[in-house]
Amino acid sequence: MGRPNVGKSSLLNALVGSPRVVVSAVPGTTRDAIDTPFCLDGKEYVLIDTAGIRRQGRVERGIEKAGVFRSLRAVERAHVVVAVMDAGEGLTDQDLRLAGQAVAAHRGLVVVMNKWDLLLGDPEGQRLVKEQLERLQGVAPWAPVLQMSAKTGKNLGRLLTAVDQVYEQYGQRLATAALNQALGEITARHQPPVVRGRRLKFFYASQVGVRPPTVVVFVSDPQAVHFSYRRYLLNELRKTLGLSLSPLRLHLRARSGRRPGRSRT
Ligand SMILES: Nc1nc2c(ncn2[C@@H]2O[C@H](COP(=O)(O)OP(=O)(O)OP(=O)(O)O)[C@@H](O)[C@H]2O)c(=O)[nH]1
Ligand SMILES: [Mg+2]
Repeated sequence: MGRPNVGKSSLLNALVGSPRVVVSAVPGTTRDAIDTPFCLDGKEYVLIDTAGIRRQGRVERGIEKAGVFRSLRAVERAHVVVAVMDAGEGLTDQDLRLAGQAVAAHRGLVVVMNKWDLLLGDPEGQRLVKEQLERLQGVAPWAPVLQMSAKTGKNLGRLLTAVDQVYEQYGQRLATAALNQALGEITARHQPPVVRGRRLKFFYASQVGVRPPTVVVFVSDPQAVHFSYRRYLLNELRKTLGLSLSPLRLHLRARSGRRPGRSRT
């Protein structure tokens, strides 16, 4: 997915090695999401080329709007979204917004800064774009970022490798013991703040889904878990459990502690 004219169709053609989809210098060339089955090293993929998505206020009704709708549907159908950007233009707010949509849809994400060839011999331009890319840390710190050129083939071979790695973690099943050990260590290392005179208690965690890995944590008072503590917990769990390249979904559920008067068991 990406803005119009960033080179999504060019990348697909370069990957497949033949001109399957239409490429042109005119933005808005691709009008529909097109599925292309593709096999590499015995692994099967379906690559979905999508229509470029402009800033919301600029999208015209009719064909363009329908294309945008199908692009967003394609994001929901995908396991891994490749967010394509244009190094000649740098990272834009719309690029960040689109990456955010893949995150909101709980998809795996690989970021491609395409047209890197335009920055050859321009170290200042390269430095600037790399600096801009740091803004992605706030949106999807787990997404690998590749500098690429559909035109010269630079790093093209690394794209599906990155997709494979993301996909593997995206479908990861976590061992319950390791999950709970991680939860114990993380909440001990940095304790949640005391709320209304009571310290939050984290009881146990259990994985309830994959793609992405989804974990329920039972806690004494889910409402009292501050946003920043939740983010701390998420980031640390990802790091500890080998999910450096995948989002993790976290649900906090209430579980009351022992009732007063009951003996300790
Ligand atoms: N210099 C350079 N140009 C590129 C690269 N990749 C694509 N282009 C050019 O960028 C223009 C747009 O390419 P497309 O592949 O049609 O872009 P798209 O993202 O599919 O565009 P829409 O379908 O309109 O959303 C074409 O003129 C391509 O030749 C690249 O890596 N380097
Ligand atoms: Mg296209």
